[in-house]
Amino acid sequence: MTGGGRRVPARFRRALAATWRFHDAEEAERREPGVRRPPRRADVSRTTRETRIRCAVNLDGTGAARLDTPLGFLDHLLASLATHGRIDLRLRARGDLHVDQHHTVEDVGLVLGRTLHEALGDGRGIRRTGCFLFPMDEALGFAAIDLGGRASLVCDVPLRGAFVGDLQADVVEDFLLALARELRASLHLLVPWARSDHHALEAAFKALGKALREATVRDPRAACDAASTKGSVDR
Ligand SMILES: [Mn+2]
Repeated sequence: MTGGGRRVPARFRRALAATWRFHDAEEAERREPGVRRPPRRADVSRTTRETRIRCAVNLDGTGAARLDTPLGFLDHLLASLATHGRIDLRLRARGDLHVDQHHTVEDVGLVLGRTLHEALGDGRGIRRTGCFLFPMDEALGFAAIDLGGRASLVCDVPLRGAFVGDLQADVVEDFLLALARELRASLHLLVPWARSDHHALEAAFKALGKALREATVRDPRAACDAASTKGSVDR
């Protein structure tokens, strides 16, 4: 019903529904029972002499995050990624911070990448690629991702300080490289301009969450195909 009590003509409603179906992959998923599947989840633990990490994800979640790492700013970045990726993320990390932050932050990236990869399974029917420009005040974050099975990283996020909050600036790239390797993703993360380091990283991680969501969502027009001209993706 519209305001004033007039009925929307059925023909128009049907046309509108078809438009939504065309434009919104998630709406299409709800409408087309052929592509309805159980939520994609995984739970991974990893313990070494340097770190102890447990990570659980639901790719088809709402973005609920429960984070418990010793680094507040890392929690902040992971929460940004989860929220904008609509990924439910539980992650607990402990590590040898008395050495420095490298092992802990790198291994969080590694375990997160491994958990996401496991949740994706064979990856059939996903869009596979995604990209997003995320403006955050004066900072612009750009992320592009291909979940095609080959790992590589281009990271161009210039930071002014040696620390952002309590996080060592130089370990962010180690996190991303470990994530790209374990997720077997080509990942490009760029911040062409920013005034604040906090905004630069947050914009980048929000863009990454959005790009990841786009790449992992199931494509209703490719319910069980691999999105590759080769006919398969080596995941
Ligand atoms: Mn913030």
